Parts: sequence; structure tokens; C-alpha cells
Amino acid sequence: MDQFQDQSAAATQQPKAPSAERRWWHTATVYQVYPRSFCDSNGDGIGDIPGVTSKLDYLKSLGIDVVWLSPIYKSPMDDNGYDISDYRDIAPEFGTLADFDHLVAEARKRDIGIVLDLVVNHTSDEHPWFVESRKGPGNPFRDFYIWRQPAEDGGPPNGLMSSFGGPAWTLDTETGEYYLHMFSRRQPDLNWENPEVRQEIYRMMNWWLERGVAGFRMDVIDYIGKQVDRELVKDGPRLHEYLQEMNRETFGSHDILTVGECWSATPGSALLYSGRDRNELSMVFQFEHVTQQWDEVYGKWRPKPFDLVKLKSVLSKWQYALSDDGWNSLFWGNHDLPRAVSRYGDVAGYHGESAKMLATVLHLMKGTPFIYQGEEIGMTNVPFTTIEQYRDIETINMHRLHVEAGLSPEDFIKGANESARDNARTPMQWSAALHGGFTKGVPWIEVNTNYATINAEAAMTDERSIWNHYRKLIALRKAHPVIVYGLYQSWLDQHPDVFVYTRTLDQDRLVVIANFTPREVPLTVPSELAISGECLISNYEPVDALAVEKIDLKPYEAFAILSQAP
Ligand code: TEU
Ligand code: CA
Repeated sequence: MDQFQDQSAAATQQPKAPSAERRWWHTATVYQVYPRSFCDSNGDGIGDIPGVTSKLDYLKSLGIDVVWLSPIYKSPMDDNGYDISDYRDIAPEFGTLADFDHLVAEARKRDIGIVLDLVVNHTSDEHPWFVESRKGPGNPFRDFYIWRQPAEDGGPPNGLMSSFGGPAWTLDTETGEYYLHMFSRRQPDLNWENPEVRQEIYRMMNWWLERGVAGFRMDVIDYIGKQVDRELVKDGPRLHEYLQEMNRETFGSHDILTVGECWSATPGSALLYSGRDRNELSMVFQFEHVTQQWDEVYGKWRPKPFDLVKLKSVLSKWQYALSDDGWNSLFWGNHDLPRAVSRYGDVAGYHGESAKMLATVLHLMKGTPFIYQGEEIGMTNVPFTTIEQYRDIETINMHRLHVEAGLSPEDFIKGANESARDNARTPMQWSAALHGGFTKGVPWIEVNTNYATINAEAAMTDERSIWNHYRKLIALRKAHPVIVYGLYQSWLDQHPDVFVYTRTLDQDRLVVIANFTPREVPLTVPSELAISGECLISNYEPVDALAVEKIDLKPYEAFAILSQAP
């Protein structure tokens, strides 16, 4: 037996029957579109809704069932649309409501659902509610937001800090009170304790449901139960009560997909959010596999060295925790995170192999996979060299704060190259044409210089591309219930280089093996996994049989074998 053989989880887990209830989004694959950076239809350098519509056939050929659109509402764009000034209109740079309706209709023709980004923890400071609210304590909208008297010294009411740096409180000099903003000062937090606020939100959600949306991704939804005076922001005492109320008053009667963005989620709270009888959400995004890599003091700006054992333990923990109830979302990246292949793979040495390996490991787990735009062609982080090339408010604020605190600008850029949100926000690379075919004008943020080699057009015509590997994985999920419902079990938990897991459903057993290193790795296959079967997918030559002997895994090799119990 191999020295890394794990004795605990593998030995004790017995296959159980899968949950009886099956939902359409169990089998779906979701694709996240960041509209500003996806496709510019009119040459103003900004991606837009007609641009998304023009790429529906592309998404269909990949096999996508659902598109999650990052915010498209009217917004002053302090945080690229996560600061909404009108929930019932579209930002003019993105198009019109008619463009949106057209997108929904064209998507439906292709069996693709459109999921909206619901940003209701906060609005823009230009939202009419806030414009009224800041007029003063007597205004009917005052209580739509969170206002407090200054502390005794005149400073902020308490120590809450904004995610984008600095205090979460800004003094409104007109009325002498502070308002709360967990993000930029242009994103005041709504007061969810006010029932009128909740009803306004529910009416707005119903308005979109009537327009035919297929679901909602809910921005920082774990914040809405906050109790400000206790400095308690995440997981407040009324959070689940509000979500059940929202479910009852809006989407509960619709068969849609809902996913809450919950940085604070634990396996325990995920069962509250997504449990079968909870009447809350379909699933949550949890970020434990992301945050476990962050430094205790400097957070994401100083990531720890990659540790596969730790990553496996977090991913497996979530697979086990939600195996009977609740549902996982599966993702490596989104618009806030660095590019997956840059973080976990090897862009310089094994770009294609490592990108395909990562896709294989993620897509064969239990849960709904989310692909972030460009991930399917292996888009990478950007080598920006100056702060002027960055656009993101978080990075620009942090740059100021860190440089003021003594960090050299060069060191900051080094960290930003690895961690800044703009790594995910450079334009989608469609072709080898100027600006990657994203725009005929000047893009709002520079295109990654590698677009001549990394682009969708090239990927689609190459049978062995990352794109075709994703396409295969998406199709496999539809063809094999074991991928959707099979019991997950991890193996060789202590192995520092290789990820091994199995999925089991009725007679079907799927074995997934992945080398996370640029080296050849000899692996002793546990005797329980010595099977022969059909190789469903591989990023090298197909492997159809595993014998109890050392096999040599090639750099970033990953494959899956499906066998039937006799
Ligand atoms: O993100 C929530 C959030 O906490 C992130 O800002 C996170 O702190 C950061 O990316 C990690 O460095 C959501 C949206 O996904 C993000 O784009 C918005 O900026 C934010 O909410 C405010 O709406
Ligand atoms: Ca445009």
C-alpha cells in the first residue's frame, strides 16, 4: 500500500442512495458572463448585451445551460455595476430593456436560461432611495439605509471596515450622521431590518421573474442579516428568516436556480441555505478553497504557497458535508478571483495540460459547475506593470493604502499581478484579430497580450484544445448520472501531488486521478481502485485500466475511468 494511503474517510464511507429529489440545475453547467468584458457590439470599447446575444451560439456549442450575467442594471459604475442606481433599467452602455428581452428570448430558443446578479445588500449612492435618504432624518427613505450618530470623538460609530479599504462609515456633512457601506462609499448598505425595503426588493425580483429570468445569483447575501451595532455583518440572526421570506414572496413558486455568494459559509450554514426542506436557495458559493490560500495578515495580496493536501481536504470536506442534503456549487474562478490556470496550473510549461486537468477535477465532482468566461480557453492573469493599467476600485484603493503604509509600488504590482480582480476582467479573447476580436474600438481595459495564441477561434478548431475538453466534460455530465449523483469518496488524502477520488452510483463507479504537478509522478494505485473500464476523458492518451502497480503519471495528467460492478 502506498505511503499516502488514507485510512480514515475512504475506509468508513459507505455508498448511500442519492437524494430522491432531482432538479434541473443538478445537471446544468453555468457560464458566468462579465458583460463589460465579454463582447462589444458597437465599438465603444465596452462589452454589452447585444454582444452577449451574438455569442449565444458559441455558448450553445460548448453545451452551456445557464448564463449568469454580472450586473447589467443602470449604474454609475463605481464598482462595474455592483452599485445599482435603478434596479428596473439597463445601463445605457450595456443596452436597453428591449435588448435584454431579446437576449432572454434568443437564449430560451437555445434552451439557455439567463440568471441575473441580484445586488441587494447595497445600492449606488445615486439610487433615488439614497438620494432621498440622505436628505435627513425626517425623510421617508431615511430608514432605507443605515445611519448612525458619530462616536463621542466625532469619528465613525464603530470599527466596521470596508472590503475595499478604510472605515465602512462615511460622514454625511449635511446631516452630521454617518452611513454604512461595506464596500465603496458609493455603495451604501440597505437596511434589511426595514420591512419596506424588503418588500421593494421582492417586488423588483418578481418584476424580473415575469420577464423570464431563470434565476438569481445573490451578491454578498450572507450580509443582509447584519446587526451593525454589534459589528456583526455576516450570518446575522435574521439572515435565514429573510431568505425564507424572499423565497416565499418571490421565486418559491418558480422553478429557478438561486445561488448565494457567501464568503462566510461553512458546511453547517450551507445546509441551512440549500437544505431540501429549508425553502431558501438552490446552492451557495462558498470560498473556503480560496481563502485557505490567503495570508492571515495580508489576505489575498500575499497568497501562501500552493498546498494540494490542504486544497483536497477542503474540497472533500464540502463534498462529504453536502452528500445527502444541500447542494454544492463548483468553481475555480469568477470576476473577483485570479485566473484558475495561473493560480493552480502552469501557464508557461503546461498551459493546456494543466487547464484540462483542473477542469477534469472540478467538473467530475458532485455539484453544479460554474465556468467563468475565458476559463474554457485557458485565459491567464495579466502582466500589467503599472497601476494606471488597472481599473478595479478595490485594487486602486488598496494601492493607495499599501503604498501610503510603506509598501513599494513594485511590490504592490507584483501582488496585484497574482491577485487583483482585473486578472479576470480583461476582455474575452475571441480571435487573433486586434484586441482579441473583443471590440473594434479601444477596450476599456487592455486585452491580455497573449490573445494571438489564446483565443476562442483557435480553440474551437483544435480538437485537442482546452475548449473541446470542457465541451466533453459538460456533455459527460448529461450522459452519466454517476457524475451528477454518485457518492463522492476521496483517496490518498495525504498524497502531496495527486488528487484521487471516486464517484459511485448503483453499478457505476468512476475513478478520477489527477497529477497537480509539472513532474512525472509515480503512483501506487490502491487495490480497491484497480479496475478496467472505459476512459471517459483524459488530457493525454486514454487510460482504460488500472492495475495494482506503480503507474507513471505524466505532468498534469488527469483521466477518469468508468467501470461497472459485476
Ligand atoms: O463580492 C463580495 C466580496 O466580498 C468581494 O468584494 C471580495 O471581498 C473581494 O473580491 C475579494 O478581494 C461581491 C461581488 O462579487 C464583487 O464584484 C463586488 O465588488 C462586491 O460584492 C460588492 O458588490
Ligand atoms: Ca459596447
